[in-house]
Amino acid sequence: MPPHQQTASWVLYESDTSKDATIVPPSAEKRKWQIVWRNVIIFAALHLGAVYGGYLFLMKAMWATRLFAVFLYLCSGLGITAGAHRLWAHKSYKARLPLRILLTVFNTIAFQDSALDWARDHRMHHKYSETDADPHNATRGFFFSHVGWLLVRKHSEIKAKGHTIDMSDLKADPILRFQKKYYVYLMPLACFIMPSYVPTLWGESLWNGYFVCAIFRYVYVLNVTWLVNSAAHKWGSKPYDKNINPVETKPVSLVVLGEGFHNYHHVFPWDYKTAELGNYSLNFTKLFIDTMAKIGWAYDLKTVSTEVIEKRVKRTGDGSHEEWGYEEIHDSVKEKLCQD
Ligand code: ST9
Ligand code: ZN
Ligand code: ZN
Repeated sequence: MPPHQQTASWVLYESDTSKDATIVPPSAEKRKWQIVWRNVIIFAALHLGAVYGGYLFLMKAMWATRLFAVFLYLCSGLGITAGAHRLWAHKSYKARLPLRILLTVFNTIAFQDSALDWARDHRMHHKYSETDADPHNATRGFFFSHVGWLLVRKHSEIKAKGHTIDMSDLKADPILRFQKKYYVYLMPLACFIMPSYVPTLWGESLWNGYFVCAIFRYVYVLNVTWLVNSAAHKWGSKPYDKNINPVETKPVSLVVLGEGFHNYHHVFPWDYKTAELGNYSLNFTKLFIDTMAKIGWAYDLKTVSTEVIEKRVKRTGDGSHEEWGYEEIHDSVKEKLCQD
């Protein structure tokens, strides 16, 4: 690293201590848990099954079965990222009928409850972030924000403030209403039966198909999704706003198809890229939406201007921004030199 950059990081550290203290959301008050034992047992069994499925995936399954599991990971992942998250919860772009149908199918393979319910919880997560009205309030710790919130009854604040979320836009979509109405039939078919059966077409056993392409793939996608609520609210940098918990994390982004740039996403939730720098290797969802836009299935892609981002980085960022963070550091160096 060149010497001027080393000095720069030191100055950043020094100058940070002289700045106003960063405001971090307070930890939540103690609460009484109403554990839902049915969910505890189901999730424990699923995770045990997934460990066995992971073993079969690595050691026993046919190559075609392994590839199919990865294909299902990408499809069901897009059903969450490009569908439930960027299209339905945030409306960061618009989609024509064929794409809405495709994403609903992908979303059902992911089994994270109906897209209507997913989007309702997610809108609460953004509006009431890090409070008890946020379903996976990250101030309650890693475990709660990762999976614990699915093992207990929801906080009364969620139900009390739930009416402030307008869902009329999504309820007006007949495809989403259809998915919710028939979820109890569609979900087992898409998430478990189809993934178990298809590998038998190339000679795989139903047993391997079930544990590899249904159970292991499902639990894997669940856990990487949950990492956005847990790890991406905990460990990483905050180039856009240092006063909130969400962070930028490339390792998470790699496995969640581009959803790990969470500091940016909480500051600019309407950007269809959910990130500033569109590095395709870390943002497969952006590549997918761009491709859909090229064939005319996606349109009105929303993004944020460079000027708006730059202003925000300079006003509330933690100084780690690749471009304007360094400028801030250089200014601090200049200031320090002038004082000396
Ligand atoms: C799953 C979801 O895993 C994961 C979501 C993760 C989100 C991540 C976001 C990160 C950003 C995107 C990154 C994507 C990366 C993807 C990468 C992919 C490669 N507003 O829920 P109930 C009211 S699901 C307003 O039963 P309980 C409402 O009246 C896994 N009102 O509460 C409701 O009735 P209704 C599979 C609300 O009884 C009533 O309360 N699914 C709201 O306390 C009752 O609601 C499961 O395992 C709201 N937000 O039960 C199921 N919420 O619905 C797990 C509730 O009729 N869930 N109300 O209107 C459950 O079993 C239960 O929900 C419970 C709570 C036990 C957790
Ligand atoms: Zn978040
Ligand atoms: Zn979001």
